[in-house]
Amino acid sequence: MANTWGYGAMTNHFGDILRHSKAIFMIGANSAVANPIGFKHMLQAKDRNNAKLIVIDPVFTKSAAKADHYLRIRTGTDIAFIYGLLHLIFKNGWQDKSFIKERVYGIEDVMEEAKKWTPAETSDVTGIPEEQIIQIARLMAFTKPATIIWALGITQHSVGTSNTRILPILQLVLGNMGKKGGGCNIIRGHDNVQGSTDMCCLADSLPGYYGLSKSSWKYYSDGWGVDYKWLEKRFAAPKWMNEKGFSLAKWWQGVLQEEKTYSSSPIRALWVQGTGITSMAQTAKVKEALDKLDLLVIAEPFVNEAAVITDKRDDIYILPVCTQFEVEGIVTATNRTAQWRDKVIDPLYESKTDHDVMFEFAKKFGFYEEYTKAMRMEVVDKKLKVVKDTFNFADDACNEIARIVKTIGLGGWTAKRLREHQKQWHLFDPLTLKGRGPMKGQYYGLPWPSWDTKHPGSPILYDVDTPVNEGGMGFRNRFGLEHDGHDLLADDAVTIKGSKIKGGYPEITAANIEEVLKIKLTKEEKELIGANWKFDFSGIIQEKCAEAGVAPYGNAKARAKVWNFPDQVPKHREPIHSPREDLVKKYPTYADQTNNFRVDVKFSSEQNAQNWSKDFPTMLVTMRLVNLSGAGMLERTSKYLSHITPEMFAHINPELAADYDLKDGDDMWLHSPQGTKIKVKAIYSHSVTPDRIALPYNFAGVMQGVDYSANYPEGTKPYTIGESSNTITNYGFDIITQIPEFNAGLCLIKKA
Ligand SMILES: Nc1nc2c(c(=O)[nH]1)N[C@H]1C(S)=C(S)[C@@H](COP(=O)(O)OP(=O)(O)OC[C@H]3O[C@@H](n4cnc5c(=O)[nH]c(N)nc54)[C@H](O)[C@@H]3O)O[C@H]1N2
Ligand SMILES: Nc1nc2c(c(=O)[nH]1)N[C@H]1C(S)=C(S)[C@@H](COP(=O)(O)OP(=O)(O)OC[C@H]3O[C@@H](n4cnc5c(=O)[nH]c(N)nc54)[C@H](O)[C@@H]3O)O[C@H]1N2
Ligand SMILES: [Mo]
Repeated sequence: MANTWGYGAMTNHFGDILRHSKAIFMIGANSAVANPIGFKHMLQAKDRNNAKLIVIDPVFTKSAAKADHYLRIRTGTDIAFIYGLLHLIFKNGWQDKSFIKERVYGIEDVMEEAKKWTPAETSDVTGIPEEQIIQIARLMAFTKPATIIWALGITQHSVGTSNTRILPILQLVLGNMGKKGGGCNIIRGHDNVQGSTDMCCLADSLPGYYGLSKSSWKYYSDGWGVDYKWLEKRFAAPKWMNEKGFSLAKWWQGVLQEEKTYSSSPIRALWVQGTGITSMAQTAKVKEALDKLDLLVIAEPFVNEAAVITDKRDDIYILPVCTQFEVEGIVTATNRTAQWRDKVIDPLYESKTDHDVMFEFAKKFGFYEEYTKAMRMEVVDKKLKVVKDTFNFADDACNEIARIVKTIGLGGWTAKRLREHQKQWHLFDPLTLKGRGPMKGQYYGLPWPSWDTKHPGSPILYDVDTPVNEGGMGFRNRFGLEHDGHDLLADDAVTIKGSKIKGGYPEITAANIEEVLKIKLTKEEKELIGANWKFDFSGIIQEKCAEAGVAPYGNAKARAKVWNFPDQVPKHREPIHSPREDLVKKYPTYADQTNNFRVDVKFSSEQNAQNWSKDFPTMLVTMRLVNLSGAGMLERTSKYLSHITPEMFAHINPELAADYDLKDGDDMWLHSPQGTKIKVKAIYSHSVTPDRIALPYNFAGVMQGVDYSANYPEGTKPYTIGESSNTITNYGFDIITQIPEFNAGLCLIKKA
């Protein structure tokens, strides 16, 4: 369980990279440390395909050590760098012109923006030498297929959303999407973090990315078999149903109320289940908020350090939750595949599974019946019905998901099929995911979309050279049929292999199904059918689409231009606390934002408040350690893992250390623009240049020099505790998702 910081998913999979990629462009990820098994596939691609590994990172990481090309970028300047590549690609006509014409909308605006990113300008902004920019532009243009790998060095920025858009744009321009060995492979974090993303453990959507619109709530009330009015009554007022909640990044504002919030009342109780809290930015604010709560409940297998860093004495409850080894069910891997897991043992001692904890509370609050009803339902004769009195959580929750979540195509994910995949593991090829013998025709784990129970799963997204019923598809038609007079459907030339329908087509609805699929529905079918493919419990739309070899979500153009975002095409904007004061005027951040996730967020007012780089001259990057994970409580309770990094530290270049008279291993204070500080060991390292330091983020238990050892319940203190880097990660949040700015910040070093 975890929060869901990374976003996206892999379009392809690790075996595909190993077999087909000729270039691997890793930007803002350090897979050698964060995903060592995944990284092994990339190393094998180097051996087997002579694939070139390009690593773009502000720090010379362990992944960089294995790279053919390492580009040391200044944090927060990836958009500028990609435009630098695009500039050369367009200038030389290296783009895939037919792919763009047939399958992409809005590239002209990207071309316009790319004009100003000459090698000289790009180099000045990013710190990457001009020769390297030219070399990599050429390499990417002539080495196909190439894949792009990214992770949290891309997303955790005030421009995180634009970052995640510019990379697929590069792949579209190069024609690398929907291809073996190509795509965008966003490597996800925790075990099942893809699953928790798909289930939308988020403040702005129902499961399956359905959003919070009234029609989505109606669909869910039907799917759950509960009255819509009853659901509405769960809220203080009906309007809150359609409003985003507070985000994990800034919930504390809802408690502290230091600034305006957009909520019916302040937050007084906090329920923590599956996040370490000290992994969040602004931990000093988090602590203040914890102190001020009326009630803090933590449901956890370990002692969560949320309970430790607070001075609150009463009304804190730690409920013992069992681990993943004591529960069965499905998890989703980074490549969109589901995996059935058996229970190894029953929950130990008095601990309960996560769902049983929730069920006990639902009983106390009187909504257990409504909460669990969908697990007793099925679609019979194309209609939803309650079919039984009891349920078996693992199977029936899985079937409920398959029945309801159509948006990403989980229709095929029944417990029966996924249990079978686990039993027949030996019948699947680990590199192609293809099944043999009785599993022939299916891909392991049914990578989504798996539209229905006959569908084999889709190992590579947006592949039009494969029939839909064998895992192919076009881009999704999600944003209407036209924009500014331009057709948003795929060009006539893009017929998905084996499809009855030539060229592009819209998403399939009750209103257009007869016309698009050139069929006639019976009167009975018309009565049973849902409004569109996403809202159709009857399954009729999917059935007809399968017969026609059509993807229910349409066959459209990818949009490079997002007309409803603050930046229609991505734009470089300097980090809020920029080390380059001279560039702030030229590439300013956004205007301040009101009411996103119920809070205001500062952008330009913070950027312009002072010349930050004068007082905080050193750049700050956070990183992961191979022996610790997340907030780190889990591994810091292991003697052997703790031993590898017995104390919190920062990597510092000896040149920089000399400026502050710091010997290797000396203590230093790091001060942040928001007035907080942490005390850590200075560890000499040449992985960082003298303008920046790198900190792991996996420690907690000490805050601003105060040791909280006494707050751990007896016998539970981990072997190592230390300052959390997040006490000093700088203020800043992405304008769309509100992910914190963990990576592009500044600090001031003082010898302790
Ligand atoms: N051992 C271990 N493994 C883990 C985890 C762990 O805590 N420990 N956590 C898991 C989780 S939850 C996740 S989400 C994944 C994360 O996986 P990764 O994102 O691969 O892990 P990070 O170490 O955060 O790597 C991010 C890299 O981005 C770089 N970076 C920072 N800012 C920028 C920038 O502006 N531009 C570019 N180009 N690069 C930048 C950093 O220097 C760093 O090397 O790892 C997972 N795996
Ligand atoms: N500075 C900085 N901060 C970061 C990042 C960064 O790169 N830099 N990365 C961010 C990212 S990508 C992430 S994902 C977060 C990760 O941060 P967290 O989400 O805090 O990650 P974990 O420490 O794994 O927290 C999971 C908690 O859940 C508990 N747990 C484990 N299994 C179970 C279970 O089955 N049930 C329940 N109920 N609890 C369980 C663990 O004991 C632990 O306390 O940190 C974010 N913070
Ligand atoms: Mo993560």
